[in-house]
This record gives sequence, structure tokens and C-alpha cells, in this order.
Amino acid sequence: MTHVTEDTRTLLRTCPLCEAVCGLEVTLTADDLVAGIRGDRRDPFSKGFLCPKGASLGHLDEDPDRLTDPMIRDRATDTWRAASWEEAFDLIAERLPPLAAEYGRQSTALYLGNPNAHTVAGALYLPPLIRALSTRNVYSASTADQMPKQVASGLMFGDPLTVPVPDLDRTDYLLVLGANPLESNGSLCTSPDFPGRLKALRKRGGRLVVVDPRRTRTAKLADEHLFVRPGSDAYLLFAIVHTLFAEDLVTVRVEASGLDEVRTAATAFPPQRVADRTGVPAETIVRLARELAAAPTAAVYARIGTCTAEFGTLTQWLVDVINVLTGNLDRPGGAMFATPAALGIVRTRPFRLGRWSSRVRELPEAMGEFPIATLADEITTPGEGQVRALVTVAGNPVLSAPSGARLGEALAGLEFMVSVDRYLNETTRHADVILPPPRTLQSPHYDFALLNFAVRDYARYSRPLLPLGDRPSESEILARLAVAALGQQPEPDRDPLAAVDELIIAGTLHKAGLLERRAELIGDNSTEQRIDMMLRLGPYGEWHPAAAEVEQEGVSGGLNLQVLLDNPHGIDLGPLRPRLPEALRTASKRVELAPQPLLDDVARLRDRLADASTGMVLIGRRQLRSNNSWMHNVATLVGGSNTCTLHIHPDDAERLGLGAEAVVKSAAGTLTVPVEPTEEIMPGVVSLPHGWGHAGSTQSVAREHAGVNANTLTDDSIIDTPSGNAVFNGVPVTLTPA
Ligand SMILES: Nc1nc2c(c(=O)[nH]1)N[C@H]1C(S)=C(S)[C@@H](COP(=O)(O)OP(=O)(O)OC[C@H]3O[C@@H](n4cnc5c(=O)[nH]c(N)nc54)[C@H](O)[C@@H]3O)O[C@H]1N2
Ligand SMILES: Nc1nc2c(c(=O)[nH]1)N[C@H]1C(S)=C(S)[C@@H](COP(=O)(O)OP(=O)(O)OC[C@H]3O[C@@H](n4cnc5c(=O)[nH]c(N)nc54)[C@H](O)[C@@H]3O)O[C@H]1N2
Ligand code: SF4
Ligand SMILES: [Mo]
Repeated sequence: MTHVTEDTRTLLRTCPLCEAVCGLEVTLTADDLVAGIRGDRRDPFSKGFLCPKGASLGHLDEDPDRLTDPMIRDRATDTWRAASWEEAFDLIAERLPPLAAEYGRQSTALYLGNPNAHTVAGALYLPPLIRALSTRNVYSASTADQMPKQVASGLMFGDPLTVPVPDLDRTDYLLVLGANPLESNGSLCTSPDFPGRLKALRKRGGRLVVVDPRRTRTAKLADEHLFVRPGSDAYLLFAIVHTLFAEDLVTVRVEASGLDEVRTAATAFPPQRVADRTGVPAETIVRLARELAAAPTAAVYARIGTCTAEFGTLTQWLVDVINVLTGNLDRPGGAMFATPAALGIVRTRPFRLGRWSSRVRELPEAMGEFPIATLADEITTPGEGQVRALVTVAGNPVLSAPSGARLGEALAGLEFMVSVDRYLNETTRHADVILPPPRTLQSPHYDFALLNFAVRDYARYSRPLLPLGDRPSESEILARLAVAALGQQPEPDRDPLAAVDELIIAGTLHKAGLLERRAELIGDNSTEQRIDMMLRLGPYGEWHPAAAEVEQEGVSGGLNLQVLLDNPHGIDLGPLRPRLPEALRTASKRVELAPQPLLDDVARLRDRLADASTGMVLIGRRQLRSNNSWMHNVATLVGGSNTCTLHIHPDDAERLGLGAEAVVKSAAGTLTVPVEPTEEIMPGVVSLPHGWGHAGSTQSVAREHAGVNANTLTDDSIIDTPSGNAVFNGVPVTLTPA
């Protein structure tokens, strides 16, 4: 496993850069620099797959502009200096608790960004930080991303983490809406080499249909591509449901309630009625419904293009309604649930939405969070509970949140801000203290979040490839931040990280009636002991009463950390298996096809069918060699197709008299952007990638490829009602020549 030559050594690690969880072979020089990265061909899941980002992990890790020391900002001069860890934590302990004491707990907000879904620190040490802050003002990238899917799943299956994924390797028919896995490598569908799996689907005679306002690389690979008007997917899917009922094509194979309510709701959306709004001809919609019903197995999969839209939750709901109505939920080749190996949150009561509401706009919480679309309101609106302090962990909401520019102005008005981040960027420049995580190669890796959504069951653990030296790990940073937020000093001789872990280990083992087996947990440190415990208690685990046999030679007796350490390429736990009704957490123990909060939102959908405008609308897009806002400082990744341009159909560009640049105006803001006419986008739609807008950055490469902040144009006053999710797609805009 470790290949050593005279001056290099090759080590194994999972790539943390996207949801595909590829295995990597990292070759390091004697002075610990990355000499090369290859896909790990012996990883049973990714089988050697690697994308340009994974190949650039070394450049990212060794970026000279990356922060290595804690940074403290002098507000008077707006200048930064490096500080010691002690000084940084002391300053936080001195400033944060008094603000909470004076203005109340709610005056401190927390924002959690996307990379937390990929780090051990994010999975294991954010919950204690949230508890320490004990504020309801918790925000994350989830409400700029997948919250509609989680709300829909929570209401239908009782648990927002019980999200079905298309059984990619076995399905005969895949309908994809608003996802472009050939560039993104997949999302809420952990599937290394997604492109290869789609090619294999077609090769075995399966059919791939892609619905997208752009003719994406995924669309080009498909048997059929349909342009759809942005934001109209819920109409399209409802018309498919309508047809399934009208033509008597419904076959329900799971225990489900609410069939009649769904049938009644669908009567308002016959194909002829939604054709204009969606841009998809009625005959095509009818044919899609018939094909889905007739295919031996089929799955509908919809991702970010349909989540970050005005009817995101209804769309995500209808995806799984169709998976149920065509008999494809929870069966091989259909839409199935993964069985992650590590014990997750054990939910005993059904998911509920809106247990409390935000102060200013009275928006309901979802999964303990408020919509990121209302953070600026909470910071800028005076009154009791006004947000005055903010902690951000691995997020850049100035570039990623709707009305990002407005949020940036709001951050400037905070009394105190702490960021845990590897860069000084558009968001962290407003902080008083930045605490940088160590290099990726100094961090352990286990995919606690993403393996919930994997298309095969699989587990892999990577120890840190490089020692930490005398700096804290990101897990320690979060644990110490929790201590500082409580206004406490870490107890001498007591590691705050170990203290957190011990509390959780004792609590979990006590609940499982296994406290006396505490001493059996192995690992180099308390984090590893926790991981060992989670694996032993998980569904394949040594301590699980019904541990499934691990389908790998040489592994018997159930999973634990030692098994993963002995199998550093990862362990294949087999294809997805049917999990209903065991996985359900609904009160009825049935799939709820017609949850009331969703039926309530159907009226809003009906109303909007008539008044849809026909003007130009803006959508986003992802770029292969990019990742949201933070990989633009790697020279090998930026440039070429990875630049911030406005895609527009040539006919629109000509009609509007646009030259090299256009002024794009929305209700929220105005931008001047370079124009790139392309036949690959449907008329009436323009596309701008997000995550750009680095003018004036201290990051030397990113500054040279600045681009503009697409979220200047998106509008935080418009959200998907049930989930509070941001709306990035279908934003009305006007265009004029620059
Ligand atoms: N218009 C538009 N806006 C969008 C989207 C869109 O499609 N269109 N997509 C949305 C989506 S899906 C998402 S997920 C959000 C992302 O929203 P955010 O998570 O707010 O944004 P990122 O750009 O991913 O920022 C990640 C930050 O984490 C830092 N970082 C990277 N690795 C680590 C680490 O290991 N530890 C720590 N502490 N920090 C780290 C980076 O330096 C960066 O500052 O953006 C959303 N915004
Ligand atoms: N290379 C790369 N990979 C990434 C990221 C990245 O920035 N770059 N980001 C990561 C993150 S955080 C996420 S969440 C995932 C997202 O992964 P995906 O969901 O695959 O994201 P996109 O590639 O943006 O694909 C969304 C598609 O939706 C289309 N679309 C826009 N509006 C609509 C609409 O109204 N209806 C329909 N049907 N389609 C619409 C867009 O044209 C686009 O092709 O990718 C992850 N992987
Ligand atoms: S596809 Fe994702 S996980 Fe795989 S190498 Fe690329 S960035 Fe890493
Ligand atoms: Mo995302």
C-alpha cells in the first residue's frame, strides 16, 4: 500500500474536493511536497477515476497564498497580521461571550459552508460548536443548495437524510433534470466516474434523457435532450404524474399513503396546459410518462438546477412521487437508499418543519437552520435578537449566497466575526480573526455525509498523510472555538478535543448498553476512537446485532476501524439493497406521498402557471475545473473554458444588439459581463457561473481571473417557500449592450 523509493513515497487518500469520493494515490517528495497524484485503481468504488481537480490537489494544498497562521485584523486600518493560536483564541474568548451576554445568544450567528460536508472536522465537531453557541441563527450552504431535497425527503420518508439515489449501475432508464454530472461529477448521488457509469448505462441498452435549458456535456451524452424553461420543472413532472394516472400507468410497489391526494393535485396540470410554460411539447411529456412506466426499471434524478428554483421542494417531491408511481422506489434499477457504514444521527421522531421562525421575515427553520437568504436581514434589521457577531466555517457566502453583494455590506457592519478558512477572501476579509485549517494532507478523511447518498455501499478511511507538527487540526480548532464561545479557558492538561469525544463516546455507548466495551475502541486519538465506535455500531458493524456480512474476501465478523486500516483502498459493501419499510421514520411507517406542507404549496404553483413572464431569465452553470468560489487561485485550473462569461443564444445576442460585453440588470443588482454567444443554450435564457468576483483579492492568481459575482443579480427576497432555499435559476433579467 505504501510505495517508497529513495526520494518519494506513495500514500493513499480519498479526494475531498467533490461528492465523488475518488480514491487517490499521492506521491510525496522527501520534503513532503506532492510530486504526483493518480487515481487509485484498487479503490473498488472509483477504480482509478480522477478529474483535473483531484489531480491538482497538491497545487491547492501548497498554494503560497493559503493561510498558515491565524490572522487578526486591525479594524482601524483594515490591515492583517499573523498571530499565534493562543492570541487568536484569547481574542475570541474575550470578544464573543460578552456580546452574547449583552445582546443575548441569538445575536451570534453561524454560517457553515460546503467543504464541511467533506471534512471529518465538519461532520464530528460542528455539532458541539452549535451547542456551545446555542443560537437559532444557524445558516449554511444547504439553503443555497439541496435543502428542497431534504425537506421533501423528510416529509415523505420521515428523515431528511433518507434521500433516494438513482441506482445508476442497474437502471434501464434515467431521466435527469437540472444536473450536469459530466462537469460536476454528481451531487446527492455519490458516484465516482459518473460519466463512465452513464456510458455503461447506454452501452447495456439503457436510455438516458436529460432535461436542461443548456445542451450540456451530459445532454450530449444522452439519447435525448430536452430544453426546459428555467424554473418550470415542477410543471413538467406534475404533467408526467397526470399522465400516469390518466393512462392508468400507476404501479405502486411500496406501502404509501396519499395516492388520491396526488391524483387530485395533478388534475390541474395536464400536459397541454404546461407545454407553453415548460417549453416541452405535450406529446413529449406524455411519451416520457409512458417510457418511465414501460421501462423494466427507471429512475428520475433531479439536482441543483431544479433545487435552487422557486418551486424547488415541489420538484424534488414530484421526482420521488414519480419514482413511487412507476414502481421504482426502493428496488434495484430504480431509486434506492444507501446503507452507510458509520452510525449516523439516530432519528426516533418524524421530521418536522418550521419548529421556530426567523426574527425578521418569520421564515420557518428547516433542519435547525434558517435560510441563508435572510442572514443579511438578520444582521441589518435593528431590534432584539439582531445578529451582531458571526462565525463562518468553510464558507464564502458573499459569493455564494443570493444578493451576495448585499450580504457583503451587511458583514461589514458586524461587531465581531471569526472565520475558519484557508483563504483571505471576499467573505473572510470582513472577519476579525481567521483560523486556517491545516493542509488537506494533514487531515484524516471519512465521508460521513456523502456515503448516505452513494450508489453502492462502500467505506474507506484515510489517516492523515502528513503529521500536523505543532499546529492544531481543524477538529481541534472547532473544539477550541466551542470552548472560547463559552467564555472558558481550556483546562490545563485537558485536550478540548478529547473532552468532546469522551462525552460523545460515553453517551453513545451508554445508550447502546455497551459502556463496558469502551476500552476495546482503537485509534491513534479520540477522533479515531469515535470513528471506530461509529463503524462498530453501524449496520455492517461488529457490534451491530444484525451486522450484514461484509462482501469482501478476508473480512468477516463485521466492520470496525481496524478493518478499514487493513483495507486502505476502501471496502465495497455491495450494490444498494431495498430498505423499506425499515428506513422509514414517518409516523405512519408508510411513504407519505401527499404531505400537507407540500399540498399547501401546490396552490402557489397553480397561480404561477398563468402569470409566467416570457422575458429573459438567468441561470447558473458549473465548470469542470472549478469548485464554487475557491479553486480560482490554482493556475492549472483557471483560464480556457473556466472563465466567467455570460452564455447567450446567438439569436438573442443579435436581437438585443449585444457586443463583447452586456449590462445585465435584475431586481437585485446590475453587472457588466463578457458575452459568449453559444447555440448550446436555449433562446430566452442566459447563464453565468457563480463563485467568481475576485477583483482586488489578495489571491494572486484569482485576482488576475477575477470575473464577477453572479449573486449580485440573484434576489434574496425570493425563496422556495417550504424549504427557504435560495433561487438562483429563472431570475428575470434585462440585457443591454455595454
Ligand atoms: N448563483 C449561484 N450561487 C450558488 C450556487 C449556484 O449554483 N448558483 N450553488 C450553491 C451551492 S450548491 C453551494 S454548495 C454554495 C457553496 O457556498 P459556500 O460553501 O459558502 O462557498 P464555497 O465557495 O464552497 O466556499 C468554501 C470556503 O471554504 C474554504 N475551504 C475550503 N476547504 C476548506 C477546509 O478544509 N476547511 C475550511 N475551514 N475551509 C475550507 C474555502 O477557502 C472557501 O472560503 O454556493 C451556492 N451558490
Ligand atoms: N466541477 C465542479 N464540480 C462541482 C462543483 C463545481 O462548482 N464545479 N460544485 C459542487 C457542488 S457544491 C454541487 S451542489 C454539485 C452540483 O452538481 P449538479 O447538480 O450536477 O450541478 P450543475 O453542473 O450546476 O448542473 C445543474 C444544471 O442545471 C441546469 N439548470 C439550470 N436551471 C435549470 C432549471 O430550471 N431546470 C432544469 N431542468 N435545469 C436547470 C444548468 O444548466 C446545469 O446544467 O456540483 C459539485 N461539483
Ligand atoms: S471527481 Fe471529485 S472526488 Fe473525484 S478526483 Fe475529481 S474532485 Fe476529486
Ligand atoms: Mo453545493
